[in-house]
Amino acid sequence: MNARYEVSQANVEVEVDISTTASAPRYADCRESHDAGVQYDAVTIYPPQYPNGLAVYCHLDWVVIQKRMDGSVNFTRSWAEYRDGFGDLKGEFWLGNEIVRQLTSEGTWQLQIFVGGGDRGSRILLEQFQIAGDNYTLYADPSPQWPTGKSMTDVHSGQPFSTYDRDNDADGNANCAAQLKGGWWFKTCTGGVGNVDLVPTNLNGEYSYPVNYTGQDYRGMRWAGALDGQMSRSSLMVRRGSMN
Ligand SMILES: [Ca+2]
Repeated sequence: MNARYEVSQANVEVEVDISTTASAPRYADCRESHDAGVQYDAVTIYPPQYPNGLAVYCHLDWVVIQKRMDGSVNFTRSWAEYRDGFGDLKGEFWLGNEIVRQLTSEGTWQLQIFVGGGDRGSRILLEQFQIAGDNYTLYADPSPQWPTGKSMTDVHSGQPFSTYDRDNDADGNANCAAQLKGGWWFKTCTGGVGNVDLVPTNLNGEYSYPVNYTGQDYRGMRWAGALDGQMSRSSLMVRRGSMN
């Protein structure tokens, strides 16, 4: 009698789970989940390109495509890993170049970048953001609302993505991703001595690698011109829309 009772209890639990799942909301994007009260969480969204759902992390109404905060995930990865994504959506991760290409293939998108270290931080907004083509070329324009340095526009807009095993950078004599670590839209591998504005931006560089601008050793998380100290946090986020 006891065993039969437990089975019927289990059945009741299963039925409850099914009804809960059936009534779960389907969000098209992070804007819809945010409108429903989700602020910072992993969410399954259903954009037109992913009718079976896409697991993302929503920061308010933004889809986070890169996050670093504690060095727990290795960002020195292959082309295939950057293409498909890696890491932990609730921790550090790269969402995946192919996903971002698919998402930004329709409509107009903004890119928000946060970079920080210690108690300092900067936010940058870029308009007309898109990843396009087989080499995941970055396109972005500066925003009139939130001023940006030249890091992501003059230096990187129009650049294809590079990893240590696929050199698409503009330096014919060096492999910037192999030299600087991480995967990024590298153009050049080196900057001018003592000029932080010319240090190659690379938010996927080696975590906690010591700052050494004078020696032209640019491994590590770098943001050209924005922060001259050690960087320990970054995130890249996208959403549909434009302020222009
Ligand atoms: Ca090269």
